[in-house]
This record gives sequence, C-alpha cells and structure tokens, in this order.
Amino acid sequence: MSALSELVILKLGGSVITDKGADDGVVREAELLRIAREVSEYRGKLIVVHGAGSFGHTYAKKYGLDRQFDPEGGIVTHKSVKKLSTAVVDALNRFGEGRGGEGPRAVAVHPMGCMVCKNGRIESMYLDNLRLMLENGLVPVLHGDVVMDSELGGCILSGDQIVTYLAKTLKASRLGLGSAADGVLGMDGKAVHEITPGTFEEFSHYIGASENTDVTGGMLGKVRELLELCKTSCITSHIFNAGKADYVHRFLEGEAIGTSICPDKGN
Ligand code: IP8
Repeated sequence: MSALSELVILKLGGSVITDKGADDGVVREAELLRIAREVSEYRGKLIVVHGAGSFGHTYAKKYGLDRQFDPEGGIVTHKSVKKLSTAVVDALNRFGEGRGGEGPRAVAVHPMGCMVCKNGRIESMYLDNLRLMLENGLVPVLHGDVVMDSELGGCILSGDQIVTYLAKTLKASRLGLGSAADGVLGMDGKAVHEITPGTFEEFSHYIGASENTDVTGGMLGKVRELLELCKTSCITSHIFNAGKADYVHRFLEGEAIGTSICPDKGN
C-alpha cells in the first residue's frame, strides 16, 4: 500500500458515472456506488476529480460555451456540474461513514470558485484549502467546470486539465484516469500498454477525438494532457477502465493497469 504521505489523484470519467448519451444529467447510480466502495478501501491521501458527463457537456454544447462565453449558459452549466459533484461526494461519504471514521470524508471544491484560466489554460488556483484538507484527512472532490478566463471572459475547463495541473503542482505520486474504455485502444481494439512522447505519433491517428456530446476532446485530449505532464514533470499516468469491477481499487493499490503514459526510457 502507498505511504500516507504520497498523493494519488483519481479522475472518474463522465462516461462512467453518468449516462453520457442522455439529453440531461443522469447519474449511473449503481456504478457510482460501486466505485465509491472501491475508493473507500484506500487509506492514503487522495484527490478525486470527475468529468461532467451528461451534466455539463449537454449545457456547454447547448450554449456554445466551447466557442464563446455566455454568462447565462455558464451559470446553467456550472449549476449542473455542481449537482453531479454533490452526487459523487454523497456516494463517497456514504462508504466513509461505515468505517469507524477511517473511510473517505469527501468535500466538494468547485473550480469556478478557486481557479482562473487564460485562453482556456489554468493560470492560477487557490491551493491552501486543498493542502489543509489533505493534511487533515479530507478527500477533495473537484470536477470539470466553467471557470472565469482573463482573455475569454469564461471557458470550459476539463477535469483532464485539472488533474494534470494538480499532479504537477502538488507533486502527486500517481495519477489515474478511470475511463469507459480499457485504455488507449490500438488497431486490434486492445489497450496499448504504453505511450511515450516518442511513440505518440504511431498512435495519434487512431485515438478517438471525442464521443457523444463531449466538448473537451475525448481520449485524444486526455493523452495530450498526460504526455505534457510526463514531459514536464516525469509523472507516469494510467488510463484504465473504471467501468470494470475492482479496477479503481487495483489502480489505487498501485497496479499499472490499462495504458501507461510515461516518459521515454533514458529520460
Ligand atoms: O468532462 C468538462 O469536463 P470534462 C466540463 O472533465 C464541462 O472534460 C462543464 C463541460
């Protein structure tokens, strides 16, 4: 098991915890509870970030927020992802309560209230609250959100960008993206074991750009964020299938499952 001082960051994809094909936000309750149970077994320092799924993406698309900021659309979309955040926090705390005070004590941290972007990229974030939460046994839960942007007025911020920013800034030891696929799928439909900055070109043309109503780039967007992280901070990330029973637990316990995005050997 990981040492308590090590920080693990886990992203739960919107396609896993919501019905992404739905026109309005629909939580996949059974999946969320199963994942919350798996997370509750982990005792180390943990940040959970979740995607927006059919909550945020539906409204972001409706109001064209990926093209231009719109205050009304921003509020509607933010309200919608906050609703999903409450569902995630409640599910995690439900399992925390039964473990004699040892289970996760999750608390929502909404990016809209503590992050600012510039041209869609995170420029600053208030982090003292996160550090204190981690030191005091809380599990901060963040999510893809609408945030204010010093150039654009406001923008859509993907959880994929949030996890890499936090991993780099807080020096996480492990980062996992629990998606609805087994990892980055190769030509044979099976998960590619490893992608490095040097081998990315081989795979880039058949990595899916986006699925359903996703306004933030799908699998290709994730891989790009994670490659950037391993180039700048040498942190290895794992994209794995959080829709499969026990995979979240296995990732948290240190197994390299799915596709690893890691630095080139010799770097
Ligand atoms: O699902 C998108 O976050 P993601 C955020 O993590 C919104 O890419 C509001 C659509």
